[in-house]
Amino acid sequence: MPFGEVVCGSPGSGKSTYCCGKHQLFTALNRPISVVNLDPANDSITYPCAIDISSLITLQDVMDEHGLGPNGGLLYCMEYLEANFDWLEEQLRELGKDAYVLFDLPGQVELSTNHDSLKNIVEKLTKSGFRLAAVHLCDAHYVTDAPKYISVLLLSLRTMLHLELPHINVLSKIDLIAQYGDLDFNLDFYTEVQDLSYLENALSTSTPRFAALNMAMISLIEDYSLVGFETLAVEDKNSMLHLTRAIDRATGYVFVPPPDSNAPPGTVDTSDTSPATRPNSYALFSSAIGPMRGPADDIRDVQERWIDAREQWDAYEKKQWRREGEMVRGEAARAGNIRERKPPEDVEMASR
Ligand SMILES: Nc1nc2c(ncn2[C@@H]2O[C@H](COP(=O)(O)OP(=O)(O)OP(=O)(O)O)[C@@H](O)[C@H]2O)c(=O)[nH]1
Ligand SMILES: [Mg+2]
Repeated sequence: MPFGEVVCGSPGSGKSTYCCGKHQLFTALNRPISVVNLDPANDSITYPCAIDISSLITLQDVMDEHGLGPNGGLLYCMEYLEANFDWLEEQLRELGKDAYVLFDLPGQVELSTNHDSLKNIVEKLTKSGFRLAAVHLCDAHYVTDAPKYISVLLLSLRTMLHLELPHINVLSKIDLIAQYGDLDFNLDFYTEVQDLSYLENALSTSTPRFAALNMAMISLIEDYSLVGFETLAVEDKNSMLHLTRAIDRATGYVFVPPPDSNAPPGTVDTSDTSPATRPNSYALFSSAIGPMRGPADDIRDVQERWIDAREQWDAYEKKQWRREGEMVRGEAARAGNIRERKPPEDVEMASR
């Protein structure tokens, strides 16, 4: 059964960079991954692209042929893709039934909030057997300002209600958040969306005329109790792994590594038992529903890494990387020495 992520979000929120980072991470982990570019305006793709909408239709052609602007042209492209869904389906079938597919979408938010084509495409993919999750990226700088935070909450809620998929909202570029000044609350206030009434002061100072309307929108968001956020710094491995676990839980995906790879930490060594009685090291359901563990499993860790003690962590990580680099160079040098010794042995063997 193929699995996948519909990667959506506002322009510049980091969708393509996330797809590229995830491709690198999964390749290193030996996990299957294919990235599908569904943005017909994306002409500088940085990841190996398994399927590219540009081979079906390009934004420039649509604009030239139909006299449309970039936004109208893009909506036309999505409607064209919907009408030619068999083209996409055929290419996806070639990726195999065990494929894990990221769909990199354009940044026009109407695609995931009120336009029908993406929703219809998603429905067709689900009917064809895909287990999908929506990964909705929102630039973390929106949380630095109360009215912007309300708008991002509403956008996230609207996207959830429109796409009707298992849904993960993500505050992207969390590594940059300290640059925008001090937050009014700890990060968990913004990610857990528990009691938004604390925003009342900030909202009535910044937009006094609309304080009542803002409070009404806040209570709407709280009534649904659906919106929450994960965080992402795409170059941070722990952050990527944490988000991956959250998405795997949403889709029910369990990665079973190849038999020759190392067992997960904490696994009981059962290699001396017969294969028939050996328990499965990667217990499917317990790994999918078990607690999320890891160096960034708590939002307080993220706050410490990127806000409270950012400089100390940067310095610590730099030291770790230097040490790793030295180890790799040391190993390469040792391997080089062994290779250098080989020729005389070969000569000796030949002369014997
Ligand atoms: N610091 C930082 N920069 C990021 C991160 N993710 C993305 N960026 C930067 O954000 C900018 C926009 O990223 P893209 O991946 O092109 O964003 P997008 O959502 O695909 O943009 P559109 O396709 O135009 O909607 C680029 O300069 C990225 O390098 C992140 O986690 N941290
Ligand atoms: Mg993009």
